[in-house]
Amino acid sequence: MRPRVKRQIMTGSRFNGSEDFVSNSNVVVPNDLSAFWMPFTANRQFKKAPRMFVAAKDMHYTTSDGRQVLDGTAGLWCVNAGHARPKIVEAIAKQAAELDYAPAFQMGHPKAFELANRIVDIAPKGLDHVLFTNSGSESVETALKVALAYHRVKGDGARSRLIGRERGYHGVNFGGISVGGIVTNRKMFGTLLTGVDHMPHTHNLSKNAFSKGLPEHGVDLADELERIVTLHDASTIAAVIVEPVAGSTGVLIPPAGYLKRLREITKKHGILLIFDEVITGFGRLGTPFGADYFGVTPDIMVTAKGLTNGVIPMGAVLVSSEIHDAFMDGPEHVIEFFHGYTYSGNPVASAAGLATLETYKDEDLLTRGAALAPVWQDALHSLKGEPHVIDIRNIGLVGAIELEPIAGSPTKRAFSAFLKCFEDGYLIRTTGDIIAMSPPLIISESQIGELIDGVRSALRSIA
Ligand code: PXG
Repeated sequence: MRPRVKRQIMTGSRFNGSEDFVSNSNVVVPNDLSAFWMPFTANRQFKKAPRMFVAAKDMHYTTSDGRQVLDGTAGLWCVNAGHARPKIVEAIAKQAAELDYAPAFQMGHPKAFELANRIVDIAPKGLDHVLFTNSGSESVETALKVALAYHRVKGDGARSRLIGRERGYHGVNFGGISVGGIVTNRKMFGTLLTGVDHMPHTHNLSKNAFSKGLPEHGVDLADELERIVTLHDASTIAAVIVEPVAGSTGVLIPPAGYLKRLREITKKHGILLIFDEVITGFGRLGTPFGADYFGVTPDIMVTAKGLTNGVIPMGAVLVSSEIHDAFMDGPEHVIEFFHGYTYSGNPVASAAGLATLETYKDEDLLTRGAALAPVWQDALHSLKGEPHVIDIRNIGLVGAIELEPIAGSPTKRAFSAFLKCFEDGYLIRTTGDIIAMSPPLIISESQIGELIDGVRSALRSIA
């Protein structure tokens, strides 16, 4: 047996003792952190000085040493209704006791159908059918496969190319990293999908720094799609996938008019437009979906995260009737689309999704961000002139603060800000040298002020 590596646990206020599990204010914390290879985490750094949450309620987390941390990121952009909301908690418990699992293939259960209907009710008009998944990454793969198969069932199988965008994030599976545009997420993993091309990203600090809302310059970047179409010919292109607002790579907000132009170009050439709304979905921009914010309806919409408030993993891919109906052909006993997951529409996830959508409705959370956006914008932009700040950008309840990197040590400055904020009781996210924030949509105006002041104080104290 492999000898278990015992981590020297932290002494002092955080953790005490040296057993396998240590207790602090009735909270049990594991002592050996080596087995869990953590995702997208600096594992060695984390395990030397762990940051553990042990509870959460509404806008706050509780750390293992009993501190309250204001959630400036809705977990990872998913806890849109805030933490431990009673309706959701109750629905999950009840569903697990009543019907814990039902086979997803060739069998059904009512709540999956009900949830699909409720999603369609709030979705942009024309997106009338839902495929369920368990994550944003799976939703992306599902969307890309639907797009390819759609052209094929229509007898247009030569349309096999997929077009993404630089600095796009579409999850971590092979399709998603292929159309995605983040070099660190791609370079280790071989040749990826073939037949993929990328549009340029839209981030332009020299022209658009400190934009409030949509940047003014850069609509013409959408015309790069025309260049790509000219290069490959439209008849070889299946779909274009973009995030309405690129979240993971540091909140890159599309220039005014850009998404409308992408829609025009894709439509003109018979190319499907896929919006990856894993972050922009469910109220993040102050509208139910990014498509509503921009007045642009895609052919396929990818969602996850806020669908279940982050509580139970679930994603949903919405498609137009035109796409769905193209598959409903041939003998009726034959499976129409060879794709799906053991947990597609899982009963407990469906119950969580229904309770989440009810909570959004009860509290008007899918549009609350619009009312708060001006307060959020003013608070964020009050950080202009603070140390290291080279850009601030915002849309809905999303904000980013870009910092001047430390020469020779990119990412270090923003990470120091993250650590300092955590120490002071604020949870933010960083990507590169960009601080990104996306609080739960229940945040109060005074909590916005508190969060921004927390960031201000961190910026003033770091090198
Ligand atoms: N598409 C988009 C646009 C996303 O933002 C995914 C797909 C993948 O979802 P899953 O559920 O497979 O992780 C995402 C995920 C961050 C951060 O802090 C962003 C994501 C995940 C974790 C952290 O920027 N986005």
